[in-house]
Amino acid sequence: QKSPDQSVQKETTDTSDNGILVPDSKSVISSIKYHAEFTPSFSPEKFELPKAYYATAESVRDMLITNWNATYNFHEKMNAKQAYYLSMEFLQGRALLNAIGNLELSGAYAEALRKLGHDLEDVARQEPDAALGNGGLGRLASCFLDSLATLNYPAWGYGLRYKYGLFKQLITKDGQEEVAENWLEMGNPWEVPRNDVSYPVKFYGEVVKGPDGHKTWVGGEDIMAVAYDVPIPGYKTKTTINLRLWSTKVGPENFNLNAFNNGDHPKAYEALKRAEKICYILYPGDESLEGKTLRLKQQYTLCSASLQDIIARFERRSGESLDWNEFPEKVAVQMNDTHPTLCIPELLRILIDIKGLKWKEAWAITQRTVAYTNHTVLPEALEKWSLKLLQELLPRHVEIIKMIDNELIDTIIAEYGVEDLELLKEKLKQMRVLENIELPASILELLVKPEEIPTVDSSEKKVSEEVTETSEDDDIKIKAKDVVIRAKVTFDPDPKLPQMVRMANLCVVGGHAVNGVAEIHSEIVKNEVFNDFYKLWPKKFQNKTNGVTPRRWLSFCNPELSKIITKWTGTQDWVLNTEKLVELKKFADNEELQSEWRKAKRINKERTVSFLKEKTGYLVSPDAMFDVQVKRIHEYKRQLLNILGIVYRYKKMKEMSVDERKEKFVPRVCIFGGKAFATYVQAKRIVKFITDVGATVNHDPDIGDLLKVVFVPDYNVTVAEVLIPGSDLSQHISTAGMEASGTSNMKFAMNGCIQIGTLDGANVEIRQEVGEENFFLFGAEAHEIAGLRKQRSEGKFVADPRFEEVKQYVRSGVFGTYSYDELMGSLEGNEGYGRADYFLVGKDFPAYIECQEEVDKAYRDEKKWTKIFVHVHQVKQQAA
Ligand code: B1N
Repeated sequence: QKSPDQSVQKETTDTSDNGILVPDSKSVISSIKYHAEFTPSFSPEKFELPKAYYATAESVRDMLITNWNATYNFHEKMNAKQAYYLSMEFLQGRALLNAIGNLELSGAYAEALRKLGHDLEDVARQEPDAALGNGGLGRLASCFLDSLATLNYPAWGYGLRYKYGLFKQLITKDGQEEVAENWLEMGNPWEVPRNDVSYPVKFYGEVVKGPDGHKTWVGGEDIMAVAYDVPIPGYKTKTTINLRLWSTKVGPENFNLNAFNNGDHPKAYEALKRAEKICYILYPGDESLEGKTLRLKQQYTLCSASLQDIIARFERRSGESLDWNEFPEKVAVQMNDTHPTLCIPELLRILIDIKGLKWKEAWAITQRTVAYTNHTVLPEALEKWSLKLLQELLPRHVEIIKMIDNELIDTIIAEYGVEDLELLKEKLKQMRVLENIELPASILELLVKPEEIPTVDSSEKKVSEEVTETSEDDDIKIKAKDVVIRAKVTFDPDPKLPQMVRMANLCVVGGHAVNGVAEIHSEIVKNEVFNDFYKLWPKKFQNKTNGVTPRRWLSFCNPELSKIITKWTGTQDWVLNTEKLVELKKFADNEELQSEWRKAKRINKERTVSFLKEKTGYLVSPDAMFDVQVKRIHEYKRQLLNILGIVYRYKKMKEMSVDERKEKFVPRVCIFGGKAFATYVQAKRIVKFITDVGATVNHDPDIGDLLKVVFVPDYNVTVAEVLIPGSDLSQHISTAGMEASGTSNMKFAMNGCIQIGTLDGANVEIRQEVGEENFFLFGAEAHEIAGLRKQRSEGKFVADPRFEEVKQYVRSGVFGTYSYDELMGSLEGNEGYGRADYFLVGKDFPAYIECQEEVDKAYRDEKKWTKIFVHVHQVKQQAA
């Protein structure tokens, strides 16, 4: 939804046709040469690839900075509402080809480098992959930035500048090993340090109350957050927005020179290290919460520094006419999942304690400013923080969170009344921000009519004349009805259980909008996970199906296919508007298009062949079907279902004669990629299992090219850019209801890859868009899952004999000496042993292998397969 301001901005900043200075290869050469000489990172005598990369990147950066400044000045002048996307993760990948692609300078740079003795692609390969994220959530943030810039929105991203990004994954004979990834080692040409933009961030300390009741947070530990700006260019526009990443340090006064002079070096460096450590590493947790104090410090650093910066900008732009009620008209803060939840109490703290606003006003402003995107419904991934830890680290924020909780309690009481105290207690228990914590004193005593005094939970009945009750801190009011009697509603915390703060509840209460990331997911958010809140505020809940940028994920990573699309649709418009891809459908049966399409796919597959050879040593045939599953390794994503399907196929092949085998099966290269969270034992076993199957199958002379299993190490954005265009089939086979959206499903579809999948996440919408007949669907549906799990726990599930057969085969030791008891055992039993196939691999197994047989049949019919390709690829892009 564009604001009316957009048209104005478009006219003034989207100067692609006339305003952008388009340098020719000559001026590019001189700029590269200039940087090779004067930006000193390498010795002067040589101009080898690494140096060529840095000099090239720096020359591109000059242009980005020019556009960045122009965009910034324009937004400053217009003072339009600005969107801020706060995210603990940005999975940027490489920037060079993307930047020159967006600036439409690929030709000029290729030519310039050729004249300087280098190939642009080789130069681009020197760039480390910026992996400041784990997976889909982080990549989504980066795709959004590309789209916001392209659409000329006044928008910024805020994140942290981790010194070490996501770990590098090595695949050894023991499975996955993790190594730290020092992506900044050679310096980062894409960032601009802003030494003049820094803010203090406080931890620990205490809250003091002045005589006028005013609260101040004092003492504790102070660090500084310093801004590093990464310019984000839009496509075919001058608009270059900003990704501001915070790094942490302390001022020189914190260096303990006395300790140093006395030889106590650890003490001398203590404060420095403590501050720097905050931005050392990205927590490699995907869907699981890890790390305690450090992770919380990271989250608070992001929220505090970003909000101070946003507020300073608002104040500056408002000038004389500053009016805090205008804040939500000028600022939108979007929280990427609950990781930046502390924005809510931090904004309140700044508004109340520093700017002097009253609670009520500050609360209304906060709610109108922030919004929350939910990315997962897995209960273990819904973030909670220990109240004790929060209390220690952020004492003032805990007071504010308690006030928000009070406010919510008030709303819940107003909604449910006090007639049914059991119901009320249940709702309070489930919906409150604070978990397992006694109700505040002001609310313990509810005001009820005499005839409504409950017998079970009431005590201390006494008549009261009061009509309102004011909390100690501020003006939170409990509205009494008529004449009243107090009934004490007690809620006993369980001393054995920890007291927690539920971040998702805080987000739902503190923001004006909550969205899920695909239609089915948003329904689950409304009807299951946050149903109580949905009933309270139905209008808050929305769907925003994820999207991906068609620049990086089609135009730049698949030039072969892009040429064909432009030729057959007659324009390049699809790069800005993917709905134009629908046009191709008309030509799905056209022989000429089909043949061009197959040629393009072949070129991309050959690129994959060389890539696999380089990364794994395996040489595979491009004639085989490339069947790909690349994503984080997680039980709910069911890589186990895929590999067991492969094992079953292998077993059947072994039982057949050569002719039978060739008749029945299409040659396949099954490609896996993805990282397992370092302490997620079961996920790591799955990696080990896949590589073991590969080691056996790939060297089996009976099988030859009929089946290969390859695990690509260190899956990241750059690897995805090679594998996606070069694949025939992609797998999105999560247990229905568990994958919030998925975004690689969209990238595969855009690159004309056929999908096999369940009715989960964005698969549902992709299938509608490409046509049911072009999507290989199998498996239980989301609404059946709970019943199926129950059936299983009651011992009523009877596994298909083929599933028993495949597990037996694995256990027989065909794939080596590693014990697969734990892995196979997790798929068995009712409740007692393992996890009783919680992800329903056994239930979906027969449907899956039958569906894969259908895929084989379709692949044999070249024309039909290409036709499906053409259809598939018209996937609509919603958000991006
Ligand atoms: O977010 C993506 C979705 O497309 C995926 O379906 C979803 O799994 C992914 C804690 C997460 N959900 N939750 C996370 C990441 C890091 C972390 O520390 C949770 N990632 C997703 C984009 O919407």
